[in-house]
Amino acid sequence: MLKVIRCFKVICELILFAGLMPAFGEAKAADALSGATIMATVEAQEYSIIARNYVYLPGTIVVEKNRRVRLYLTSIDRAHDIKIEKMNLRAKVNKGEVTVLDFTPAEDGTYEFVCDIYCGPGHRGMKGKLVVVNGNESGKE
Ligand SMILES: [Cu+2]
Repeated sequence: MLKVIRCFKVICELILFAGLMPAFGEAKAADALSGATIMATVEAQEYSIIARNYVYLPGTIVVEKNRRVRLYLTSIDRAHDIKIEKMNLRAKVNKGEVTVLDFTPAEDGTYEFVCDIYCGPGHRGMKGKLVVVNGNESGKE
């Protein structure tokens, strides 16, 4: 008899749990939605960079400090990469693929980026510049 009561209790708990599931699911969805809204509001500074022997196009990118930066990198000839040593950032840039690099610069200044994969005789000259400025310097907020 005790076994039957225990069994009944477990079934009740399962039904109760199942009943709570949709509510839990909705809360999750709402969280995800508000997260998406926040991401959209704090827009990233997005730039596309094309790498090829032996340049990055564009070679200079200007971004604001303390705002999210998103770089879309691709190569049109062979494997390169991008290394922003002072920011401790590095990513592969493969031909025909898009590499997304996300970061938020905390300090203003000029940061050189280079290709760190040997790509031919001009490899050592394959460089670009990331210029980080204060947001109010560029006339915004
Ligand atoms: Cu290279």
